[in-house]
Amino acid sequence: VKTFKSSGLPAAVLAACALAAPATAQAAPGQVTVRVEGAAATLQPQTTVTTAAGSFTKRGPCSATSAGGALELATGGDWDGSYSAAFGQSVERIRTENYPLAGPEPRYWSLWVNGRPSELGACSRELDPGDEVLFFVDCYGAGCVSPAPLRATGPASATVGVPFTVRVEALAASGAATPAAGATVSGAGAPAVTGADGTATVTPAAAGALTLRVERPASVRTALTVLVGEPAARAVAPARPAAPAPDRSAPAARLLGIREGDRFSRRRAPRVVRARVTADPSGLSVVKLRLTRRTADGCAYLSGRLERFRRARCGRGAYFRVGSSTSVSYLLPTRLTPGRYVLDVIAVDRAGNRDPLARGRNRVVFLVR
Ligand code: B12
Repeated sequence: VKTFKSSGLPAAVLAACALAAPATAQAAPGQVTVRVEGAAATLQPQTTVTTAAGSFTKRGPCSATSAGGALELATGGDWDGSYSAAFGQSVERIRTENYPLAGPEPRYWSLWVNGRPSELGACSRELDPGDEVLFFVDCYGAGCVSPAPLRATGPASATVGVPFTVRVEALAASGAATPAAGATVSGAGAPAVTGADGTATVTPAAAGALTLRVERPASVRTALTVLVGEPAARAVAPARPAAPAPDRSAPAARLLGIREGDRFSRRRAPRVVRARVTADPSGLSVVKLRLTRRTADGCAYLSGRLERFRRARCGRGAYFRVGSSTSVSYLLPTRLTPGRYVLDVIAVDRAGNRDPLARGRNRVVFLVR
């Protein structure tokens, strides 16, 4: 109970009464926060505003760098109050809640700055950058039990599924903060209730800005925002290894044992086709062979499926698979009869790159007489 026993005045006012109303110099403009807790709901969640130098007129002049100036910015001017020559501008209405100082209801907008009651009216209480302004509904007169503003602290950031501690304190007009037991912390799953030490454990279920509501009977509610991130495994997914540069080079096959322009007797004609293929980063898919023969009678090509030469129009011929390793050895199914032969070996890698024909390397022309 913060009422003054003989007069029924709140301690805030008594504390303020101890001092004469000083004429204060204007503070430096800067960022301050404003929060307005109404009788049943938060009328202005904590809002950061940047004050500017100068003054404006409400019912009377109000310093723009004062608590009244910050309230003006935070609410977009949605407040009002009477003006007295003695004490200046009062705050009687904020948004939808109106508590005239002259009554009849024994309630008023109490003004606290940085966890302490202001000893000056809103438009006289100059702010420094970083100051925290709180307006809440207080009472006066017989039977008034002033609510204690709650202060909640916790980590700036947390992780989904990882419990963290919220510490709740009750603030006194003297500035003293004591652990607030029995305060409900809600917003993340089932509400948690603070123990005797004023702490509660909260486990965030989802990533994002988590705003926790903190309330307790006969206390001024507050809120706490914690930035919740995904668990490390998901949030900081191991940087995927940079995709390797796409493979655009083909493997190269080289025929061995038979050289371009070779002439063989029938007896010495090749029986085996051998080739070596360069290793390929994508891996070899297939090594194919094509052997065509031209004679005075016409043309033919070696059919891999039939394992014999098949007549065909000159210039025609089909490849057939002879392996997929870097070392190829293919036993010709028949002895080579006289003619002019064109032997092609090509390799294709798994990226689809196909070895181009190069005379003397993977294409040789030879004669069998
Ligand atoms: C009683 C009182 C209150 C009561 C008034 C309601 C009631 N029906 O009793 C309540 C508890 C509501 C109150 C609140 C505040 N008060 Co007062 N209050 C007084 C006190 C002790 C007596 C006023 C009085 O009854 N005078 C006799 C009657 C017949 O004259 P009146 O002109 O009609 O009185 C009215 C005004 O004083 C007005 N009033 C009361 N306080 C304030 C404060 C400001 C800034 C303004 C503009 C008007 C105002 O309410 C009275 C009733 O309608 C004076 C101290 C004093 N010696 O004057 C401090 C006093 C006026 N209050 C003061 C303060 C700081 C406040 C608060 C800002 C405290 C706070 N931190 O929240 C709040 C006002 C917030 C707001 N919403 O604007 C200071 C003002 C200092 C200044 N120069 O700016 C004073 C001078 C105390 C002091 N010496 O520090 N107060």
